[in-house]
Amino acid sequence: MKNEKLYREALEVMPGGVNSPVRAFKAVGAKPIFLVKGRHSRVWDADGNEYIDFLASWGALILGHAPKKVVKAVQEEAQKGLSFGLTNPHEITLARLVVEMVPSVEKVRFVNSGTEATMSAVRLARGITGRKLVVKFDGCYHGHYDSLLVSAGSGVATFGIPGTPGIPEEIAKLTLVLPYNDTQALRKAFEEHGKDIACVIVEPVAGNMGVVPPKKEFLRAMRELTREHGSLLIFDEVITGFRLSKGGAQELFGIEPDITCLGKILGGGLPVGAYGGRREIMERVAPEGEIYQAGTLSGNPLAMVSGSETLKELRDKEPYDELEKKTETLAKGVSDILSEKGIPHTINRVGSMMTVFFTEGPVVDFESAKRSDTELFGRFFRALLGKGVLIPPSQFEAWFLTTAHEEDDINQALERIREAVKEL
Ligand code: KE4
Repeated sequence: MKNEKLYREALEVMPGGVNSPVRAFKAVGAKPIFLVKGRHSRVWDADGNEYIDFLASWGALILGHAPKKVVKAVQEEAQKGLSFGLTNPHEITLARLVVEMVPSVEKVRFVNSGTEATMSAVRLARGITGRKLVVKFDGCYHGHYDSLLVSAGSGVATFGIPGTPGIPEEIAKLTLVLPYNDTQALRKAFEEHGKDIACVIVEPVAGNMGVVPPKKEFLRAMRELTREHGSLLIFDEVITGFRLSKGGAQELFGIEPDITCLGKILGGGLPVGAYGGRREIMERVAPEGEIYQAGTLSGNPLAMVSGSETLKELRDKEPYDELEKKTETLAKGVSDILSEKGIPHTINRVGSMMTVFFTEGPVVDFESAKRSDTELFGRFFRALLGKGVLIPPSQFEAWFLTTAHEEDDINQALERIREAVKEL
């Protein structure tokens, strides 16, 4: 088995044999597979096994694998050079597309990952307000930046504790961690600490505890409270940006944050992150302003071209209704299959991102998400993999549809899932 040989070799030279922990498949009790090719809605592993793919590179590939126009544009650009270290015209092209598509963004800074985007956004908020406290929500993930890799403290104290060794508690305790969708807790935090809160950062639709939609009043209260107390509101739209609509969650819900973080789809599969907002905020970023942030490969021409081709397609075609319909078909099909087997589950779906939770539900925050039977999820994941369906290797992640998933891909996936569930 090539996958096994590759894994042994990988373990020799990389921690856990991977470059991101979730790829080690520990959460699903399986040995990782190595992917070597992707086309449209399909991927192939090193042993030549084909899978219908609902991971889509964690949501980045909204146009499916290797879309012709994007690949062609990247190949042509590569002939001219791979990186320059000075500004390239394609950076303007992608920046203009972001400004045109994302309602609250007038100026944008490109970085190389979602983590860099949220890290820079928090520094910008702290620099502008001169305050130290950051508010985040339990179950939301914003990358591995110290101030955001913080877990909820004990029930009462909402001050964070380090989410991993290596983060000083002095840093962790500057982050307040509140329950998602708990507007009362948010009000209380502002009553007690409002004047010291630099920013609130939130996934406007949570994807990292599995998909959890916001309650209507939750985001509205957040917008009002931050404005009232002079704190900045940061929407982490690394997943939802260009996914839920061409303007992301902020367009869908009609709420404008002060800073927006982007990633994934923004690069069309190549490494790009970004943070942006209205002029008066972004003009505080060096070299125009005094708040420093930099990056050797930021604005890399290949990534800019890949992102531009991807966003142009989304701006011009707006495939969101069709993506939503196909995802609803998939969700309903999976639910019917699990119900026939009497397996307790609940499916949360927003647009073309969804999660099958193995719990009765409803799943409205991290506490309720954690009631899922993760052992059963592991068996479900392995059974699907064995039948040629790839979903994210964790109960607490989102499945993604792409414009490359045709009706018959969905029907074929449902047949394979039905076969797999028989084995559960
Ligand atoms: P990256 O640094 O991994 O590009 O982005 C961090 C990030 C920030 N904000 C949100 C809402 C995110 O979802 C992420 C990264 N997402 C995870 C999976 N949901 C990436 C997968 C991985 O860690 O390998």
